[in-house]
Amino acid sequence: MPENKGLYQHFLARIKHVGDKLFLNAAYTTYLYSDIDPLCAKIQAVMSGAGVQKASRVLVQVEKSAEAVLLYLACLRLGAIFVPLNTGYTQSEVAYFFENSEPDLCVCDPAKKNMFNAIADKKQVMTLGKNQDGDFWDQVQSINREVDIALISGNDVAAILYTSGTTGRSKGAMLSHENLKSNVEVLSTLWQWTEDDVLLHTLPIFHVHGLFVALHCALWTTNTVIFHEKFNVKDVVADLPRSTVLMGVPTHYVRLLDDEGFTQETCKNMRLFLSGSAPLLSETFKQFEERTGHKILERYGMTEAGMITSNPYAGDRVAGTVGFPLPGVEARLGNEQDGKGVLEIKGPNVFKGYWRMPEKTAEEFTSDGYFITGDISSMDADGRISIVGRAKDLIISGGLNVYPKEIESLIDEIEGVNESAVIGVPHPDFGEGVTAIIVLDENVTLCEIDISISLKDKIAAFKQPKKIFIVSSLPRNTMGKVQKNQLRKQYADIYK
Ligand code: MLC
Ligand code: AMP
Repeated sequence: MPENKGLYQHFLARIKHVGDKLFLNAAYTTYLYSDIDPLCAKIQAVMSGAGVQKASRVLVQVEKSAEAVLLYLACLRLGAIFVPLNTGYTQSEVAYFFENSEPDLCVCDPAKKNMFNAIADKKQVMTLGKNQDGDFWDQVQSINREVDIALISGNDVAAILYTSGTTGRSKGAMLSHENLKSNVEVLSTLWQWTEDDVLLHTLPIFHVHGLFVALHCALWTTNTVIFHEKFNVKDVVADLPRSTVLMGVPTHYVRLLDDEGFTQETCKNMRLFLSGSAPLLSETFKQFEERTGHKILERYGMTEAGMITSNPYAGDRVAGTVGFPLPGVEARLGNEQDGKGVLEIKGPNVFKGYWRMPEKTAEEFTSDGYFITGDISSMDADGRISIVGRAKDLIISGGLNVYPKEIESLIDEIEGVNESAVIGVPHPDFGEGVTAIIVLDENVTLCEIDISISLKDKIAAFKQPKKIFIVSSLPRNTMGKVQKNQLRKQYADIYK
């Protein structure tokens, strides 16, 4: 019998000795480590009954809940491919993900049942609410059948996470069980997790950061997780004194610093604050240290590769840098000029390619097999990396990626719009604010609100431009290309 290399099997081997230790402490319920396998076996049985098999896709758009975590673990147990979606995605966005991933089962929030029924065959749609409700959970509670853990190889795909591209539609990054396992194995050691750690979890669970980095580290080291529905400053301040680790995006740290109740005393039990998904300003790093005595540990990653680099746990955590490549990850600068180049990486964490898009996959790799991250970086003599720019036209707002091309295409489709440029400019809360600069056709009198209304049903709210400007022309270079750098300079102060 071949060895089971599934991530679930690895977790199981590590958690079985902790028995009744508290795993998830969530708003509506708690689960013990000993609850995980019996419950996942039931969830697996419900999914099997609904026609899900190994390698089937399970498309999930649910509010954050402990049961959603168990659903994810049950997919790993079954060998089904978990496809989580941002809860903010609109019907037209979800319809694309449905068509592209061809799931055997969709699990959605009860409030979105009609929307999913309009997209999928009703038989394929089940609901899971955040308060142990929905027909999916009803079935889990009533079923008395359990199913064996599927035999999985390290190369099998565990999850598909959609990531937009600078051109075209979103691409599904396929992450294998081995990709995920290699990352958590390294991170739990590097960040010195111990069984006594308590993770305060406030991130969404449809992205690498909240789903893989945070939850996997906790499961790997059998930690208790205080599980918040979302990031809310007051709730975080209330629960920090009984936590030891917090992972956040820079916006979370900016918001904590804005709260007078957030003090050194609040952090007395804390061992580690981690930041990533967007650049942490040196100013935030310094203010945080002054207020709490803690140096935030910044790391860098992306959907296609999980975590890639990290500042050291014991050594110097340097503001404005993302540290060193993780053990096992090779990193180099491509097309280096003046000490800067696009970071290219190779390692067991790098994904298996984009779902059913072999050409797009090939475009993102060098001929010798390095993945081209699109992040312009510099590397000092010791190998410490700083992200200094982006070769890709991307905006990161509050840790969420927004691809200007997608928004520009939708704006350009609006009757009366001649052309548009969408840019990110400094925003005190979100890091970058999505901003649209629009040129109308002659003699057209659309206003900013008309544009916002047209976009409302087409894209998630976090992608909506926070400000819209109607202008008579866009700056272009001699080749006719829109000069976004010039626009970014011109609009640099609009959110200050
Ligand atoms: C919410 N809104 C945003 C936004 N989040 N707008 C811009 N950017 C964002 N990130 C909008 C909503 O649509 C809404 O608009 C209004 O702000 C208030 O919504 P909210 O739900 O109350 O927002 P809030 O809870 O305050 O959320 C903000 C946030 C959240 C920063 C806490 O976005 C968040 O938790 N972000 C983390 C994202 C994350 O996990 N990224 C990891 C990606 S993985 P309106 O118009 O309706 O009022 C990755 C790899 C790696 O990148 O390296 O980790
Ligand atoms: P995503 O595709 O959502 O996973 O976003 C990945 C992108 O987020 C990376 O390519 C970087 O551009 C950015 N990113 C993640 N972590 C950091 C960081 N610590 N500093 C700067 N950018 C980051």
